[in-house]
Amino acid sequence: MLIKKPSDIPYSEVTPKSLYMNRRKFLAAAAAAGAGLAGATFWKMSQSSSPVLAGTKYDNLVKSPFSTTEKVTSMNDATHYNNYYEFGTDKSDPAKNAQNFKTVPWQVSVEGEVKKKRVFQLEEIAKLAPMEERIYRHRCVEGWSIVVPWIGFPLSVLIKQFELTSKAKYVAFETLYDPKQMPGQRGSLFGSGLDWPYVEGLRMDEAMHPLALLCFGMYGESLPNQDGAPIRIVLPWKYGFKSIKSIVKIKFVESEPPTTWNKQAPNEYGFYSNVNPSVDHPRWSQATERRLGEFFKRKTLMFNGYADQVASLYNGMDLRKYY
Ligand SMILES: Nc1nc2c(c(=O)[nH]1)N[C@H]1C(S)=C(S)[C@@H](COP(=O)(O)O)O[C@H]1N2
Ligand SMILES: [Mo]
Repeated sequence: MLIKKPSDIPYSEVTPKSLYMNRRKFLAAAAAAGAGLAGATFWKMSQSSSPVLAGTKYDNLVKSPFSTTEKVTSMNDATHYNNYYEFGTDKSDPAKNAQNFKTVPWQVSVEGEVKKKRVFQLEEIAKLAPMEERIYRHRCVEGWSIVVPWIGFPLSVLIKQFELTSKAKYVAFETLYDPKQMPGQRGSLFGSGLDWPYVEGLRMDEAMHPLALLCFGMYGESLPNQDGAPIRIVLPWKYGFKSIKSIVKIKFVESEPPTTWNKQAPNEYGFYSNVNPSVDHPRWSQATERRLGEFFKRKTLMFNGYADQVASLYNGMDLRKYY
């Protein structure tokens, strides 16, 4: 069985202490973003460029007020040290083994507690709203972190397209299952022991939160294969494994859906997986993190520094129990 463990990271520099958006600024930005996106439908598409092959450049990106002003991690560090177990368990495996992964054409099926179930071409989804650049902190449960300029628009934009039934309380996501292309999904030598396909989920209010990003690119380009091309989500207040890559299915469901790491090790990984420096992983502390490219470890912040924005989602919940 595969067991995650914290890893040490090469480092070279120190960046100044970060600035964080205050609550009032956040609320103003959320209102502005909502107003700007009203009226987007599948039939009235925006002119934003659609994602195709890895490396395709985006222009006219909308700058997001949700971006951190912290120093951005170098693209090389962020894209050559990460997890994508479908392509191997070593942090350098995804960049090597995902190179020939085929992401065109790509379909996403929308199912479950929704009036009109449908399969969408990726391009239809990508045109729902103007592409924004969002610079987010991103922290892996193993203790390393990065700052990434992602490209996408709120996940809520997509969800609002659907007429959901009253039973739609959670949304479940699924990654492609294709052992021919994804060596990590083969039971053999490459196998990681994970149950495939990779699955994740969110409570509906989490999925609708303005910070939850439906992501098509990073660093001004469409997503590199190792980062989840051609479509993934990014949830900056949660540990990295919630940000599921290469999504082919979105299903609205009534009860909490199974999630890959919770199935693998339920005592170590819960459904919520919010970044929380005061709740240790059973096998290591979560109090500090190593930012790729930095020398000193830094303190991990509650909800990864997004507490002002997201803490209210969890009011009244015991975060030790709902880890
Ligand atoms: N399908 C899939 N999604 C995944 C993973 C994976 O193995 N498979 N790994 C997760 C983990 S543990 C992390 S930390 C991030 C790392 O990649 P990123 O830097 O591109 O977000 O992807 C997440 N999404
Ligand atoms: Mo991770």
